[in-house]
Amino acid sequence: MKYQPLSSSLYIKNREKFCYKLAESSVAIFNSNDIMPTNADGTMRFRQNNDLFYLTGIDQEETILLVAPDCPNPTMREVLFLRETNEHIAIWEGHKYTKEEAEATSGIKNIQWLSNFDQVFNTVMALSCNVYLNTNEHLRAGVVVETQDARFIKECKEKFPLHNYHRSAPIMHELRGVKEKEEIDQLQIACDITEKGFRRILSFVKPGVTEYEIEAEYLHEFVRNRSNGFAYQPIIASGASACVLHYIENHKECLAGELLLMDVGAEYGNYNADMTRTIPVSGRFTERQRAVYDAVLRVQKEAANILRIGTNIQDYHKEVGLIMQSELVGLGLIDQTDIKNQDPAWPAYKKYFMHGTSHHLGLDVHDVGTMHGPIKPGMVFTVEPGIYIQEEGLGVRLENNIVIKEEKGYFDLMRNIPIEAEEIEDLMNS
Ligand SMILES: [Mn+2]
Repeated sequence: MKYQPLSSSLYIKNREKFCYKLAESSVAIFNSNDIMPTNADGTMRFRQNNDLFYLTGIDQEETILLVAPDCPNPTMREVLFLRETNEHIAIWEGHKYTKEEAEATSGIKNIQWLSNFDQVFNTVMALSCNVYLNTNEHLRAGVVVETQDARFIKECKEKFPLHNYHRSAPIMHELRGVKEKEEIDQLQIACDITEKGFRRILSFVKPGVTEYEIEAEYLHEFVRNRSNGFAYQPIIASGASACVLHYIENHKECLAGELLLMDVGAEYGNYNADMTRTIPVSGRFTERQRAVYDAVLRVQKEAANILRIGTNIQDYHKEVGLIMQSELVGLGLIDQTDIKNQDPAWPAYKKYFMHGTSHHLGLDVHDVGTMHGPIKPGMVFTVEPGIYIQEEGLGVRLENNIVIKEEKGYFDLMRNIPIEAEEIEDLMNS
């Protein structure tokens, strides 16, 4: 691993929180992700299942976690199963966790090789009434491949049809939505690496550079700072491409006078930063660009201020819509007639600001966590309003990542990343 792993105390605490939510006489199983195929004998980079990672810190394929807090046999209350390593695997694939390393990482005392799984699982099942299994229940998940968790659910239900089955996902969403300090520290590192990338490109961007050269500069800075690379496909969109919300081709030349929208974040230790900045390719905003930029920045700051404890997230999104509406009137993009005649299901401001303002951020970029309940301290959100004017060939989005605090509102994990127009112009011209 390139990153510095977190202390096992976090994972011990996370398992305690999870077990507290289980019914009496329960067993829960979490499987690692598969290594996904590409073509021929190619594979994608391994990405751990985030729930398994959250509960163990183990970053390796073919791993199973079993927890059964009420099991009469105390050695079977927490068992981690790993693929058995040997000399052949060590030479071809490199190092895999030893039992000692897995215990040090996860805090789990009983580490077994995978070949023992069936025997241990059968015993624990015979002593349990309830089974908690895991599925991807992200609100916007579109999973077309069968995951290891999904295969396990089938096998388990076939073999043990008379147990009571339950979903782990709602518990995991509730727990993962509120971050522990160690997780916020890891997110801060991801944001700090992202800052280094942004500062690097501020002196690099000028008319004639291409979007892919800018992408390469970010990647260079991310990887040399122990990131695995981009947290998600980066959007490097000059001119009118900024109005294509998921533009990821990044193949154009940046032209003098255009704005450049960059939605880029670094991954670190499986945690993700999610930043958007918009800068003038020539190093100076035009008057119109600056007016739009400042409008977005005002909305960004006001939105961060009203995202606080107890607020309902749906109400927050509506409130931000009203702030944006008044900015769009100020820019002459919509008027009172548009507002009076608007469809309440698709208000007039949506013509220029058609996406949501905030999402949870953590082990997933669009992290799990409630999108309906009240906001709690320790939740981490993006705040990312934007104005996209197709007819003028320009789009501005500004996005910071904030932690909801107990008392003082919020803590901005991107407080050090330049966002004021003057500062960006100064840095581009220094
Ligand atoms: Mn985002």
